[in-house]
Amino acid sequence: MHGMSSIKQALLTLACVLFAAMAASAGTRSAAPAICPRPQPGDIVREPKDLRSRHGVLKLNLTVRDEREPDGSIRYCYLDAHGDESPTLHLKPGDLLILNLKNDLKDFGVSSSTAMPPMHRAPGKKDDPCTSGIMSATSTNLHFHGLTVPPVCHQDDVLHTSIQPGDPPFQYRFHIPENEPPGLYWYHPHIHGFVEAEVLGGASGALIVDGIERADSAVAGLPERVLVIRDQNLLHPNAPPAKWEPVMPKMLFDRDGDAANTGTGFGIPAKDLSVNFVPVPYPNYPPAVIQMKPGERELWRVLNSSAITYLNLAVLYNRVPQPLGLVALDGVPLNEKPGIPHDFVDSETHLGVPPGARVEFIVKGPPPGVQALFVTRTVDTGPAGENDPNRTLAIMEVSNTNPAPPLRLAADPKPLPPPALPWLGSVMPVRVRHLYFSEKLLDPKNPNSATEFYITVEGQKPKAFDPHSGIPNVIAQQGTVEDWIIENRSSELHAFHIHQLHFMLLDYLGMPVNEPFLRDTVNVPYYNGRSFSYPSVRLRLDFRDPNTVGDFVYHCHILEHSDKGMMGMIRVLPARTSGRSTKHASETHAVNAAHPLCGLPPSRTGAGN
Ligand SMILES: [Cu+2]
Repeated sequence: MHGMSSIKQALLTLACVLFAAMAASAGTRSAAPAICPRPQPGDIVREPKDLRSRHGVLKLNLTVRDEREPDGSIRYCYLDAHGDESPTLHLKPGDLLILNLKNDLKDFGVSSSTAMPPMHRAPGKKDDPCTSGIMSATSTNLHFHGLTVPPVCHQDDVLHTSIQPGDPPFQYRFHIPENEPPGLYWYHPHIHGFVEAEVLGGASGALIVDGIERADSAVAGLPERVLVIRDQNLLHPNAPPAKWEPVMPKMLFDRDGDAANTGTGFGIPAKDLSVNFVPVPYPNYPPAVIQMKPGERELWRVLNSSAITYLNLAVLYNRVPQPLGLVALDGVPLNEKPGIPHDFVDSETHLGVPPGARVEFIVKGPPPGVQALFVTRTVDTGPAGENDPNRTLAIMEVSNTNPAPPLRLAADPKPLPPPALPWLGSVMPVRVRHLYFSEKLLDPKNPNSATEFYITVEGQKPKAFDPHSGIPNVIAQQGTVEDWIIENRSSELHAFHIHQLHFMLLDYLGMPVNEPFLRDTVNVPYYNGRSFSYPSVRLRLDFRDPNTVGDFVYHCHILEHSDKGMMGMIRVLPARTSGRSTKHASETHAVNAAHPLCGLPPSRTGAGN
């Protein structure tokens, strides 16, 4: 009896121990931290961590990692030394950035979007990351979008630089130019054929050239809030639309296999969006939460780091669009042109933002008791475009006890010196080039065959970009400026972007706009199949800065288009020591000085046609 009881006791104890061990192991499993942890729908929007330069230097270690999610899509993240994701890098003009990038990517079988086979490292071979140009799902590098830094290894080269897993940390090291306009820039990988997958998975972060309050005194003393809007694969791709939506025709797909533009503002979106990684998924779009103080003015610095999604941002109080005090586009203050007031603010009620572009604007917090929403309105991307419907991004919740954003701009800034170079709009271009966006079904008889995407210099043969050709499509000369007319011969929007420099938008759809500010990304409207001419933009490109010397790329910033070939290479040769120099010609384009923003403002008020 006694023996039996002790055996029972022993068995019981053993069972308890086993159970505890199993529970502990299950607990460990479920508590295993995600490699790239992300907030949940409806969460509060937190600022990315700010890393600021000290004594003129910002030094950091960044690791790029990836993981497979339950739905099979791949998540990517940049982690700093403390495990914080996608930190915002703050530097002043002249500061030195030292960024050690470690590649910890694992191969989850992501395939290249290009027709070209991926190029892997030969077994056992160590390639030079500066020259290998390896294109594989586990290769990485960095592009610093918008900065005028040289296109050379360890600075901002994306044509040859390729870092592999197992390589020692690769050092990016460059100075922010003294004349870089203060504003919002960003970093992301740029391995041809894999950019869409990595950016869609979250590989992006903000870089701020500090001092915007020195350029525009209207923002002095304001709290600043960085909002990075990314797109991602749908969390609920098979869900029916929300009950409040009108019934849409059956979903169709565009040439990239994304949900096709319904032209209605409703229907399944091509991608979900997130705000500082807080997802706002289809079909109900539960808003993220932005906490503000009632009535407080803030500078919102918004980056569209979506892979393919156009934004059309607005702030609604009780459904009424609010004025947004725009102060900068694509990292450049709107008063970059001499003569524009030092406290210039352009009031807009909605802001079109193509993928890759940035907008910086003043928002006044709502009074208590008002329903305040940050939304993106629909964008008509064209018959061949993907669906970008109306959606709420965030709800603005106000309370006097809400914390202010962690950073505040200087209240009493020293004004920036005026630009050393003449205004771009008053410099005579040395030539005019014509380029065009187009698309081609690889089998014209089969509408379901793959599509190739091109950007072609007029007179050349349309050809998907070959990163290994080494042959430039365009050769330009440092010290000059050029006008480029870019047509869209396809029936969907494209977003023209060029590395290393900013440009001025002279004409939009054939109408002079002579914008008194600069951009690095611009929407090009789609062809409707009926007009006598193709829609176009005319840009003035600035090759005056010596940092533009070298080989670099221009492309559509819809990344599935650039991955599939919509990219070209430019070679900027060093300036001639003698010969032609740029001339001043303020008469070449009458600048709309009295009403600097009264021309058609394509990206601010409408990303579409
Ligand atoms: Cu495109």
